Amino acid sequence: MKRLFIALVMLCVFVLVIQFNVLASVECNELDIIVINEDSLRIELNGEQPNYKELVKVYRCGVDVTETVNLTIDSNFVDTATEGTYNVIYLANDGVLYTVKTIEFTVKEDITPPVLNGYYDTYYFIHEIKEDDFLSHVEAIDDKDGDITQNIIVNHSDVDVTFTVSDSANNTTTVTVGVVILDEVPELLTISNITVEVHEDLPDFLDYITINENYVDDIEVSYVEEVNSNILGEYPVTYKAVLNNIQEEYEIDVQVVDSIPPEIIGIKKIKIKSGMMLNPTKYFTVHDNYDNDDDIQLEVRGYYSLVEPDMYDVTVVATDSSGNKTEYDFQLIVDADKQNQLIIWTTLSLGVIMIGASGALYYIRKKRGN
Ligand SMILES: [Ca+2]
Ligand SMILES: [Ca+2]
Repeated sequence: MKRLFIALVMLCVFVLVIQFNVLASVECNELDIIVINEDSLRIELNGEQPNYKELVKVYRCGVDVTETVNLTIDSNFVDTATEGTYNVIYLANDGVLYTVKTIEFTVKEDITPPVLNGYYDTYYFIHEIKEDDFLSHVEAIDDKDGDITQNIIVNHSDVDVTFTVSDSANNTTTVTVGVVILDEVPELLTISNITVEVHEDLPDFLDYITINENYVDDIEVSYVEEVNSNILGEYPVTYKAVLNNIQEEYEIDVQVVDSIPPEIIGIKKIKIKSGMMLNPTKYFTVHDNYDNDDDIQLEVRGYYSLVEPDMYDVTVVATDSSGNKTEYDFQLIVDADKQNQLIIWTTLSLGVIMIGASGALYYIRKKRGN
């Protein structure tokens, strides 16, 4: 119990010492009056008087005490109808400490600084900085002076660049952005091969690119294509990748292809008389998605004879101009031609009779001659 009591007493002493040290460290004897925004020190000619109290903050040893401090302001001499500079007296008093500050306000016709547009968040360079890039895209517009881009002052290091521009009333705008110097030209895009089926709608060519992952949020890609998807061939597509001040162009060829084989319409059995020609176009109709029917090659494959009567299992093959093939199996029946045989027999018989008759005539003439 006694030990516990001693421990508690020691703890209290420790806490008191800590608090004393903290108080000692924040103890100071200074009030600071700080202007929140330097731009607010400009008052427009013939404009309203500003709320002077809202333009400053009061600090005691780095702690904002604006809400609790007693702040009095003497701005009686500021004449907003006359251009010029005017002193405003600020008095801050927290009951213990007291400070006075004189702040200069300017009444002038133009109090609005110019606006800087078009600068990039980061400027990229290969090996070395190209000064021209900084001003290639940035512009400065002022409410009174108009376009004052030519007045922009560029100040850069290897890691950042600052644009500064002032209007004729000496209102100034300053912007600082990053500079990155790269060792080599970055590959902003990789593009995969593109093949389009003839007669089909063109795809979104942006679906075929991969953006360099280091800049994936910053690169803008556009493309120009001259693809006629109704005619087979190779067509260029030009991609433009823009990374702030860096631009790259890539050209690839899009292939418009026909990969669809022709269609064959026909019958499964074809009968012809022996000795006749087999013309497949007479028995089969073909259609293709791209070629005219006349441009499709038709060929009968497999063993068959047009003079030996038999039944043959064969295949007709249709090939389009892109080499796509379709096969169609059918049975070829080669029939003996009886009419032809009769003609042959008749011809042979007549021939025999003629030869016999000629021989007899020759014999009779010879005999008479004797
Ligand atoms: Ca201005
Ligand atoms: Ca085809």
